[in-house]
This record gives sequence, structure tokens and C-alpha cells, in this order.
Amino acid sequence: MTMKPLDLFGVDALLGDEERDVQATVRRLVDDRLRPQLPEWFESGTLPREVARELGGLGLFGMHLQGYGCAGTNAVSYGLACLELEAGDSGLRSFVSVQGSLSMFSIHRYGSEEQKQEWLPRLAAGEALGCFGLTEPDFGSNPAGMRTRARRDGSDWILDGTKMWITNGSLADVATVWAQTGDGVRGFLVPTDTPGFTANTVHGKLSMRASVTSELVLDGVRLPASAQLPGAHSLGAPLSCLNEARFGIVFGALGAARDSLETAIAYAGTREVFDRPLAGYQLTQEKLADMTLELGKGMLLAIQLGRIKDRGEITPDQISVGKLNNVREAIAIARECRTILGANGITLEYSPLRHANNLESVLTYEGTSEMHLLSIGRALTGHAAFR
Ligand code: TGC
Ligand code: FAD
Repeated sequence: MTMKPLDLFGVDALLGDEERDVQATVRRLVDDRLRPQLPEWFESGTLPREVARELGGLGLFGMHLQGYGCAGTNAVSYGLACLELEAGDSGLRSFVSVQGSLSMFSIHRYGSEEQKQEWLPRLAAGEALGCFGLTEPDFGSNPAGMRTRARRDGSDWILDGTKMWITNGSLADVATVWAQTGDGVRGFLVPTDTPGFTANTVHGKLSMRASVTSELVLDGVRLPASAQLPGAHSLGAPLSCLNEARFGIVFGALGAARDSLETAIAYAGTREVFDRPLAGYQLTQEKLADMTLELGKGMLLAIQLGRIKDRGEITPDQISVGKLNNVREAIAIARECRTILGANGITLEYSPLRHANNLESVLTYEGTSEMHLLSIGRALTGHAAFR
């Protein structure tokens, strides 16, 4: 008899019925409707916009938010949905993270009632798409240095600047754009058909290929006063949105790891080397056992953080612990699984190298590993070593 890696940790018993239902539903969607097309989307370097309707139809966009057509699930359910999406491809999870945790969350937390009514129901349904522009070409880890400026012209705002590496930028109907004003960082909702706004798709990516990544150019973009997010008063506002997306990654990255490990176990069971199955060799079993330990420990950490988040008590430093550990372990697992697949492992027929390549982006975005190490270091010592 063989076991699934996570069975050894009894993880299922830690979940409630609703959480298990959400997980099973998303897993079915990914396996039946999306997985068959993922290698092709990865190869052609795109994620079709139509996928949004499918994801929106299941209530996955902004699913952890309340009201305005959002499902209002708990954090653990949201995490499990991210895990199942990323078991398909990190691009799918990114699609949902950016829409729900960055675009919708920024409106839900900091928007006016009018902005919420205008955008949230359509974003939740997948009828409209959002993106989140914080990073700039010269300011990624250090968004405090951003050069995008918003200045007043009468009651209007004029925005000038460039945002870079923006997920869904070329697909979005509305962009949450963060800009310096004379009075600190503020957020703006920019309909993407506003004159002066352009989105240019980034090509030639070796990672996160089943995802659209863009440069946003704002050239004298004129917005009415009502486009400003009234609740956002400093850099703390965009950084608080990152907590939401980072939390999803704590679970999501483990999906890529689990899928890699299940693929490697299945492959090792049928691949014969030196006249017997690869799975029967001690070196292979050592790899599989070690990876199972890290996957299971990461899962226990994710659920623990989810329970803390559902109590409303989670801190950004705790999310840093989860993001750092689970992405670091997930990419190590995906790479190790690739070794078990030998040359077959370098093709799109098997998922581990696709996952490993995607996880290079996940290691970098939403705070690089170095940023999360430094956040943990600051929490432990009281000394900020970023600067
Ligand atoms: P610092 O002085 O530490 O903080 C400035 C203000 O912000 C507050 N703050 C936070 N609030 C909520 N949540 C957090 N995680 C927060 N981190 C900081 C802080 O309390 C302070 O508030 P106040 O009231 O005192 O002003 O700021 P710093 O400039 O020293 O920077 C700290 C650092 C390096 C941790 C921060 O800049 C950082 O997190 N850098 C990484 C940037 C990053 O992660 N960018 C991600 C862009 S979005 C993206 O990648 C999407 S990928 C697509 C997908 O998700 O799928
Ligand atoms: P840099 O900040 O230039 O860092 C380069 C290296 O220097 C890293 O290893 C970093 O850890 C290290 N480093 C930096 N500062 C220090 C320090 N103080 N001490 C030690 N080492 C340091 N951004 C958005 O706003 N919205 C999005 O939707 C979005 N989507 C993305 C999608 C993809 C596929 C990718 C790859 C990125 C996306 N990003 C997005 C951008 C992402 O958040 C940034 O790439 C990330 O924050 C790192 O910034 P950077 O690339 O400028 O690297």
C-alpha cells in the first residue's frame, strides 16, 4: 500500500467540512478543466482572460472578503483554494491573488462606498479584472523610493510615472496605482481606458509564463478626486495589501510542491532503472521522505498561520515566516523532484520543472526571501537592517 505525502501528517483531520469542500471543489476545477491546458498556456506565454469567468463563477475572487458579491470564507479556505490553484500552476494562483488580495482588497479596505459598489461585484464575478501597481523599474524591494507622482490640478489629480512587473496589467479594467504626493503615498483607481495610461506586456519570461506581466506607463493621466482611495494615507496601505497576497502564497507554494512530489512518486514507481523500479532504491526513497517532511511541516505551518489569521491576530512578521519557509522549501522540492524524472523532467509533459521555474518568481515577488529574512531579523533583534 502507498500513501499520499500529506496523509502522514493527518492534515485532513485539521480541516473543517467547509474547508475540505472548498479544497475539493477547486482541485476538481483545476484537474478537470484547467490542468489539461496549462502546459500549452505556459508554452505560449499567456493566460486567457476567459479563465476569469470560470474562477469568478466559483466565487474564488476575493473569496475571503465580506459583501459586494464576495464569498466571505475564512482564511484557511482561501489558503486551500490557493494551494489547489498553484498545484495546477503558480500563474493561476497569481491570477486569483492579484484580483482578490491586491486589487479587490485595496478597494474593500481603502475605497469609498461608491468605489466598492462600482468595482467589487464585477471583480468578484470575473466580469472585470484588476491589477495592483506598486513596483517600479528602480524600486521593487524598496517601494518607499517610488517615483510615480500624483499632483493636484484643481480638484483633479494628474499621475505620471512607470510601474513594472505588474501581473494582469495588460488584461485589467482597473489598476490600483500607488503614487507619491506632497503628503506621502496615496492610492488611485485608474480605469485602464483613461487617456495617458498604457500597459505593455513583458515578453521573454522564463518563469510564470502562464500569467500576463506588464509595464504600466502613466503619462499625464487625469483623474477626478473621486478616483483616490480615501482610506489610504501612507505606504502602510499598500504594504497591508501585501499581507493578504503573501498569506495566499504561504499555502499556494505548497500546492506546487505537492503536485511535484506526487508526480515524482508516480514516476519513480513505474520507471525502471538497472532492471527495477526507481522507487525501490534507497537514494530515491531518501529524497521522497525528506521532501515529504518539508511539505508536511510547511502545511502545518500554513494551517497554524491560517488559524491565527482567522482569529484576527496575525502579524506581518508571522506571514514573513510562512512566505519565506514555504516558498524556499517548495522550490527545493520542485527541483529535487525534477532530478527523479531525469531527462523526462525537462519537458512540459511533467510539472516539476514548470513549478520550479514559476517558483523563481514567487521567491522574488511579494517580498524577496532576503526581505522576509530581514523582517524576521528585525522582529528578533529590534534592529532594521534594510538600509
Ligand atoms: P517601514 O518603515 O517598515 O513601514 C512603512 C509603514 O508601513 C507599515 N508596514 C506595514 N503595514 C502592514 N503590513 C505590512 N506588511 C507592513 N510593513 C510595513 C509600517 O508599520 C509603517 O507604518 P507607519 O504608520 O509607521 O508609517 O517601511 P520600509 O520602507 O522600511 O520598508 C520595509 C519593507 C522592506 C519590509 C517593505 O518595503 C517591503 O515589504 N518591501 C517588499 C516590497 C514587496 O513585497 N513588493 C511586492 C509588490 S506586489 C507583488 O509583488 C505582487 S506579485 C503577484 C502575486 O501576488 O501573485
Ligand atoms: P530588487 O529590489 O532590485 O532586488 C534585487 C536583489 O537584491 C534581491 O535578491 C533582493 O532580495 C536584494 N536586496 C534588495 N534590497 C536588499 C537589502 N536591503 N539587503 C539585502 N539584499 C537586498 N509588483 C507589483 O507591484 N505588482 C504586481 O502585480 C507584481 N507582479 C509580479 C509578477 C512577477 C512574475 C514578478 C517576477 C514580479 C512581480 N512584481 C509585482 C514585482 C515584485 O514585487 C518585485 O520584483 C520584488 O518586490 C523585487 O523587486 P526587484 O525585482 O526590483 O528586485
